[in-house]
Amino acid sequence: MVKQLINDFKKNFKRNSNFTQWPGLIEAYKEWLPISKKTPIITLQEGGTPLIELKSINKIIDKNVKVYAKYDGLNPTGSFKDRGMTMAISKAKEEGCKAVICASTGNTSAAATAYAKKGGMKSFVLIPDGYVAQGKLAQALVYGAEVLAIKGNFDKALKIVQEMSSKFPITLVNSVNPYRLQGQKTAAFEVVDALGEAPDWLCIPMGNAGNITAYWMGFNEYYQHGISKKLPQMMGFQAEGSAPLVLGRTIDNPDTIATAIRIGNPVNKEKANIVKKESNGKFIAISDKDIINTYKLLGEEEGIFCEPASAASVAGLIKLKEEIPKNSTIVCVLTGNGLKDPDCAIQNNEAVFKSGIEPELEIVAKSMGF
Ligand code: AN7
Repeated sequence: MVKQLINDFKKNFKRNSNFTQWPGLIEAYKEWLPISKKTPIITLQEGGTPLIELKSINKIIDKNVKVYAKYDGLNPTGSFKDRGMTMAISKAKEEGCKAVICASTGNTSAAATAYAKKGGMKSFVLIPDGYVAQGKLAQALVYGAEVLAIKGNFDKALKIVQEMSSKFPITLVNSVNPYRLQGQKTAAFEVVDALGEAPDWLCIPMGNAGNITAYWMGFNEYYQHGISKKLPQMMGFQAEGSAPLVLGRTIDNPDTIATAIRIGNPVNKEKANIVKKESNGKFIAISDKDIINTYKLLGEEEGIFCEPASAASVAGLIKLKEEIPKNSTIVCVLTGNGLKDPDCAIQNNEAVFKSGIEPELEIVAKSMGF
């Protein structure tokens, strides 16, 4: 039975399939990546994440659409950043680098540090003081980062690390590092491998707009090799208080509950605008209220706990409901795991929580309404 399943899997999947356990995305897609025999592969077996149909969202849209979540919060450090880091850190190691640096709203710092430490390198991270979700900070600390919390936002931190890496022997692993996007493009390959074709729409949250750029690269490479017959329209979503790509200008003081995408001056803005144009896509701003409502809906209806920034992709799709073509296939990228931001979860839910209950059957039963 299992053998049969593995054989079917090997037959149906275009990626390198001489493996029975998911080997990590570099091994799975090595023909598509800029690595050589001498690249030391630093991996936590990232990638290979599930594509999950969101039946409650199909119902809300009600146009015979199939909506899927690409649940990248299931990566080893809980976000899509692992895809980029396995590549960036492997190449840094190949080049003899001893330390890496990044600015981060949280997820990049967790992923960079996990992979850097696995590769025997130091990891320095600059974060906006007070604006990184607790789970992400906990990860950076446990993986052994040197954390510098600065009195300023992500954009300021990025400027500093860019300068640091040009002056000192330290490799920058933010998404200006081209290997990051190479690793991240594999998510598009996985989507096409799983569906057998590219989706009609790809819905994705945007911060620095590295991920939307990487997906577009991946979809294009498969398309150019004839593996898919079409290209998706790329739908990028930002939080209303932090929407430089929607408004077409830098935001000096970005603000949103979705701290992952609290970015006012995206480094990949030119690339993102090209993606929008080439794919005939759209960039839309979503209110924090809509983000949180969708965050709760995904938890309560789908059993999927994602972080607020990730919920923006599904909230954005719902906002564009009237424009969705009938019978289409849509993929929403859920970029990060809900466990990253426990404070947001505890403050935003409709659950019943009664505390201080005496440990007696009758009292418990009564509290439950029996
Ligand atoms: C969950 O960790 O920028 O548009 O420093 O953590 O590629 O920037 C995080 C970004 C979406 C936006 N969803 O991706 C960082 C950081 C989650 C994220 C984004 C981020 P890009």
